[in-house]
Amino acid sequence: DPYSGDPVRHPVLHVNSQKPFNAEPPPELLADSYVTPSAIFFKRNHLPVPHVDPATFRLQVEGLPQPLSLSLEELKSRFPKHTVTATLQCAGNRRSEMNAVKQVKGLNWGIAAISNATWSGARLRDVLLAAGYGPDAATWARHVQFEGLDRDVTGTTYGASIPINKALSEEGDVLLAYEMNGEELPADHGYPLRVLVPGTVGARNVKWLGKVVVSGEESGSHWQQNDYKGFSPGTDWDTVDFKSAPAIQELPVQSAITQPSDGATVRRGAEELTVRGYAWSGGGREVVRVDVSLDGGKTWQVAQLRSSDEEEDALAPSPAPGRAWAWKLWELVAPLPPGAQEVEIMCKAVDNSYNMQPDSVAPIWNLRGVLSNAWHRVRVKVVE
Ligand code: MTE
Ligand code: MO
Repeated sequence: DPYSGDPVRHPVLHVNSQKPFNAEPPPELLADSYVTPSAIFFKRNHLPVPHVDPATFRLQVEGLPQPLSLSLEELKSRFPKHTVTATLQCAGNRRSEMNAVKQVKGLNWGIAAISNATWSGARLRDVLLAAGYGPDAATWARHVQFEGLDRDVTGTTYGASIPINKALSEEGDVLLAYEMNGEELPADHGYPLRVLVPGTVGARNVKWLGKVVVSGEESGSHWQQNDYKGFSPGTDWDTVDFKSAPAIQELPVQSAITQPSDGATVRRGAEELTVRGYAWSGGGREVVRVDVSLDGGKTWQVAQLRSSDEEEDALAPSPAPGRAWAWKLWELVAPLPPGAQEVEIMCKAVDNSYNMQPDSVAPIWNLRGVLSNAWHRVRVKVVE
């Protein structure tokens, strides 16, 4: 069993698939902490977790005039350590809502294939400059490809790529990360090294990173070429042409309700209803507002946003423009609509480009069930 060496996982996780291991935290725990504890951070593995010996590990950097082969020690000592708090979201987060409209292919994720952590490592930019990136490379280099050390039975490794501009930008904050939440990376999250691409879909954040290649081409991997792409609701498996659509990089604006859960019962006696959730947008766009409706969308109220675990959230520094990599948690405390026996709660977020979530799933349905970001809805029963 190629999975027999996989690490032990936290029992509270909701498991979508055991081999490979794919799991998400219970939504109510997710919004309990601004920085998600690593043990309950969602886990998305396509292959068995590889065992990497930190003593012999080398990161290969190829495609530039001075190829590098870097040990962990060299990565830590030769390049300044940079720390970023960033949210990772799988392209398939909330896929189950697409499945409810019409069957799609993929893991049936709920609303918690998203988590937020503090990551530290060397800037990819610094490493590429050390490998001789310069005006000459600028004439041909377009993408940075990443190769994982995890492989399938045929020896094929996980791979993906990002545009070179993102990798080189001083404001891009792309890390070769060796720490998560102040500790070395856990096995499930890429020990000893992963690339962390803030604002970019989870799939490009390659774990157990073994090789970085600067290239004129995107990664040729299955996951870059024939997966993680969006299509029209009218495209089916007979007509889909994966070459016709771009690989997902930045993700659209997203939010969901983590409390109360769908089908929960609330007491009218409590009078005030507390609704909580998360909101995030890709590409470093900051969520500036979350609207919440308690009456199926007739009226809306603005939720309170927070970007730390502090009581005095006003003290939390606001992100630099274009570098809002981390989510906001939000809360609305409001009276229950009078007389209602059932309440339909909805939320929708707005980012600083005024991108908003679509109101329903059907118009954004796609055969792979990715980019599922319609207004999130939960129904609760009101009892006296
Ligand atoms: N990197 C490798 N090497 N192998 C993988 O299976 N899965 C990708 C990405 N990087 C994957 C990988 C996908 S699809 C996602 S969503 C994120 O890792 C999940 O990161 P996490 O498990 O740390 O939450
Ligand atoms: Mo993913």
